[in-house]
Amino acid sequence: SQRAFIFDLDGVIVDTAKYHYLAWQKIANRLGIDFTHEHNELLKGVSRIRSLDIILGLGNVEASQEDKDKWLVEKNEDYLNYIEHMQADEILVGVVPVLEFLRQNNQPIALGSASKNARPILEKVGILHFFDAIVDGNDVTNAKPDPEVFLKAAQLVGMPAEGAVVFEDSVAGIQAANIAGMVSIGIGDKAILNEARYNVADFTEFSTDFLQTLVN
Ligand code: B16
Ligand code: MG
Repeated sequence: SQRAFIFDLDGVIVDTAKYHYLAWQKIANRLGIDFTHEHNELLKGVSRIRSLDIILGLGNVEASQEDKDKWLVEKNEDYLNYIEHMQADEILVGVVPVLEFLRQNNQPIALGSASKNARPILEKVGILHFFDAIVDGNDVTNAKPDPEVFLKAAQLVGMPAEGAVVFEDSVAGIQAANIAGMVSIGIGDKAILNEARYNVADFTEFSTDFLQTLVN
């Protein structure tokens, strides 16, 4: 049978967190805010606007809407320069074989990401063609853990939310999937993603038997 298979982007398909970090760091540095690698963890799965507010909060910096808008544009321009050079070798290990398996088994595949840059990233790394639907930061009003992004993704591929499979690396994303009645699969640290229905460290951990049970 068929069900929707929904992939998060950053931390699941590619590691763009490092580029977000470099771009945010420039803004933070300029404002005299200490923004460390640990702080960057707080931004995973979080929207661009919310990310800026978190960074400003770290430095107790208050800013006008005008300044914030300017920094958001600057951050994104910088980020776009980094992702410009992305290639297929930046796809995380094991992802492409799973996409191929799902394709061969006629399963609908969708993206469910908070990023407004999802489409160009999939294009750069050469896997846009696997996706039947893309729901990203341009299409949703409510951020994860609200299930909107995943509900829209299932709807776009014409599948029920119930039983859809979601691959996620963030706690909020796992919660969103669970609220939607979907099968949540945590990619990464099991201790952090302990609300997920299943956990793997990365996509190489999926056995063919497990994948087969999902598409039967
Ligand atoms: P953009 P995901 C998220 O992607 C990132 O994890 C998060 O750090 C970023 O702020 C957000 O996208 C927005 O990205 O500035 O490109 O719109 O994990 O939901 O795929
Ligand atoms: Mg993510």
